Amino acid sequence: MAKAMRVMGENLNLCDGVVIVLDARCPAASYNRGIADMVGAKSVLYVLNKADLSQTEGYLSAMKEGEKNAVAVNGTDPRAARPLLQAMESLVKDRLENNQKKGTVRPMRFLVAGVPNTGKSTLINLLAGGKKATTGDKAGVTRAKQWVKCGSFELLDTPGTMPPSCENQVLARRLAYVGSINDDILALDEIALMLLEELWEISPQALNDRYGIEGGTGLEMLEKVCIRRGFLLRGGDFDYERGERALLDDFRKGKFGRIRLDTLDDLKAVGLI
Ligand SMILES: Nc1nc2c(ncn2[C@@H]2O[C@H](COP(=O)(O)OP(=O)(O)OP(=O)(O)O)[C@@H](O)[C@H]2O)c(=O)[nH]1
Ligand SMILES: [Mg+2]
Repeated sequence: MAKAMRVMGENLNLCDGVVIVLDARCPAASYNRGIADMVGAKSVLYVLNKADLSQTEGYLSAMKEGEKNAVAVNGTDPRAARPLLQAMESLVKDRLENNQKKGTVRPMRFLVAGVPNTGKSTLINLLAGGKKATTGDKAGVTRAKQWVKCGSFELLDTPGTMPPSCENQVLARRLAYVGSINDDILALDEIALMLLEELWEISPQALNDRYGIEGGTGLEMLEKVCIRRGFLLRGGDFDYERGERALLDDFRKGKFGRIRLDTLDDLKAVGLI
């Protein structure tokens, strides 16, 4: 992680703009202030990716009000390429014009950064029009930096970097829900129970529809998941672990509809708005 930050620092000077990719379900939780600090005065475009799994209007309008360049996209949809390219072009418009005046012709370079699994490589492939960067549904797929040519742009794909400290436990847990923290190092049971409790607050109907959940403690809700899915052990005990994995899997695939985990206060607390 420290190495990933160092590589970014070293390459920042080569870049005309920075694209910070956030998870549209939890932009605050997936915002690494360490990157923002490092970026300094460079122009930044915030991309709320995975917008198909969230409701981004409130986030976007608050960010734009705060004079942040922000765009929401579904990186897996080819139609996202155009708005994304337009936002990137307008980010480096002045530089492009200056270069043109001076008669220098060179591609605009962008550093693409963000916490693991937010879709950085997916967005780069979208713009490059082909599979140039490796992608995957878990944290830590991109291992080393890689320059990718995308039309008149050059994009630097970087490995995901975690916020330097996860002092905010609520936000840290949300990163786990969305798969930005490697599942191998997670306390799966705690994460699943907390996710059930949060989802019950945000969208009880979705939990009711999918698992017949009608409230209760996190554990009671998890037992409903196990019953609905038939995850029972010999002797009638619940197979909690399978229930936990199924729940996380369902959530990550958007089976509960569009979920906004972060509140605008969360965005304010991390300085995004
Ligand atoms: N539903 C949905 N899934 C997406 C979107 N963008 C990317 N994904 C999926 O999210 C997963 C992670 O995408 P990657 O592009 O590998 O993410 P990354 O930020 O490069 O991840 P690291 O290299 O691990 O830091 C993949 O399974 C993608 O298919 C999106 O807009 N919507
Ligand atoms: Mg990647």
